[in-house]
Amino acid sequence: MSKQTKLKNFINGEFVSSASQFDDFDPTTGRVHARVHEADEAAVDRAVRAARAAMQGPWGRMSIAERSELLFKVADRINERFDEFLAAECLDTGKPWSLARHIDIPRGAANFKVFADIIRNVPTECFRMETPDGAGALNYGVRVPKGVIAVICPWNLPLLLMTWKVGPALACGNTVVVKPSEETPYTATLLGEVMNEVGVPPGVYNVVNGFGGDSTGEFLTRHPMIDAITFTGETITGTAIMKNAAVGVRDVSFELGGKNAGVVFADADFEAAGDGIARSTFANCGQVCLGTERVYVQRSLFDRFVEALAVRAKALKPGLPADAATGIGPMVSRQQRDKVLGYYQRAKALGANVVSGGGVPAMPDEYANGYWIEPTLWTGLPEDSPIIREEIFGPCAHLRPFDDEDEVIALANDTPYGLCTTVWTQGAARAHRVAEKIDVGITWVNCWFLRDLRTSFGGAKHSGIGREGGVHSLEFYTELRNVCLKL
Ligand code: NAD
Ligand code: 6OD
Repeated sequence: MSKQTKLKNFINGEFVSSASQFDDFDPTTGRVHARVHEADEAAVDRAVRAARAAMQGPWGRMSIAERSELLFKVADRINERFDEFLAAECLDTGKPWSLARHIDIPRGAANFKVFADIIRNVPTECFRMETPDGAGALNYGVRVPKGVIAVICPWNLPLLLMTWKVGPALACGNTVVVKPSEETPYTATLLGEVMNEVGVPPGVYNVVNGFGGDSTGEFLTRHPMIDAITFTGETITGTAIMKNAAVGVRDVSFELGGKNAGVVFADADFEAAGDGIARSTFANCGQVCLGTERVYVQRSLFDRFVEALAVRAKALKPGLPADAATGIGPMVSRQQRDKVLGYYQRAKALGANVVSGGGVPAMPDEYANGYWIEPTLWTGLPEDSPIIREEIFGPCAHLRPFDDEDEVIALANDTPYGLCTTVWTQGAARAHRVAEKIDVGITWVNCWFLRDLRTSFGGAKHSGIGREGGVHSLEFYTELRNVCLKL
């Protein structure tokens, strides 16, 4: 094992060892590829204090122009070290290079540029008011950083989702303590190196590795010097974090689970809808919060569409990240794979018609212990089935026919979640009507995961609290002060 594969905590600009370590697995083989140094409560405390000190030090005194200049350098350096980030991300997650090359790593860099740009250009509000003496007063808003932000991340898009928080947090002048997922700590470590290389002051970006409840994640979220918590992960974890956030009335930004519906109307471009739904169901081996696990297809199209989607599912070749022919990688962990396989077994037991997949693909001996799983489609289950109610977070979906617009809107909305939907129709008026009525934070029409980073991102109902993206991120990462100046 090389030196590089010892992943340490990054505290106050230094890589710090700890006595307790845990394994980081390669999902393609199930073998350990790195040892991760776990942050105990004392290490978390040091990281939070370093972040606090940096706020009071050079970072806190830096102008917006200087800060954003540094963040542009962070982005440039990620791009210069693109291949290292790519290899690290794919080693941790098992995802195809073709995916990470176009999404994860470029977005990891873009997340710094976009917010460095926004912070330089965002206007401030100003209201002139009348006063009884006729002189008037000026009210104007001033945005100040919130302080030390705890950033708790999931494993599915590790660099992308972490920098989606770290980028705006730093642009706004905060400092951060990041807890990457225990499954995927590699790129957070590399980012520590980048921060040092471009001269971000020590303590501005810190990383503490470890687990969640009663461990590193919880030590961080209940630390009294944390000013706000941003979290992406499961809804149930969000509930636990919120309890800790309540102590000291700390603000939270939550991107949580989903059970997203895909809706295909009879007037859709058939091939485009087939490709779009296949991508939204199977991309990243189904481990995308925005993924489609419930597909509703207008009845006249239903049988043909099910068949077309099954053809696409069966064509996805499981394989290694670096292989250009790979259509689908493994799942991130054995635990996650077993959870999804549990749903595959339940679906069968509940009487689902298994249209494709449903098991584990045969792999060559060297990869037989990897966390492989077949892309899977079902029909025939009732809407109250756990397969349709619960977030599975795997490469699978259930398809059901519908007859009219009102029916499908009711079906799509019949879930506690409300993250996103993807609607396929060539009728512009229908697209507007449906988008207004489906209770989610994001609706894609004739596309999926098409991202403009200036737009709002987040979920309704149990899928989240608050919005990230563009100026919406500033709402969370700054405190807005009003100054009233009597003239
Ligand atoms: P998870 O909730 O299990 O873990 C996320 C992070 O929280 C990890 O770093 C974990 O160690 C930490 N954690 C767990 N318990 C904690 C606690 N009590 N206190 C503090 N930290 C704790 O989620 P996951 O399995 O890593 O990711 C998959 C989930 O994330 C899915 O539900 C998916 O929908 C959701 N997700 C949502 C979005 C979104 O934008 N809405 C994006 C990606 C993933
Ligand atoms: O693209 C993004 O900004 C984003 N937050 C994507 C989330 C994907 C969830 O798995």
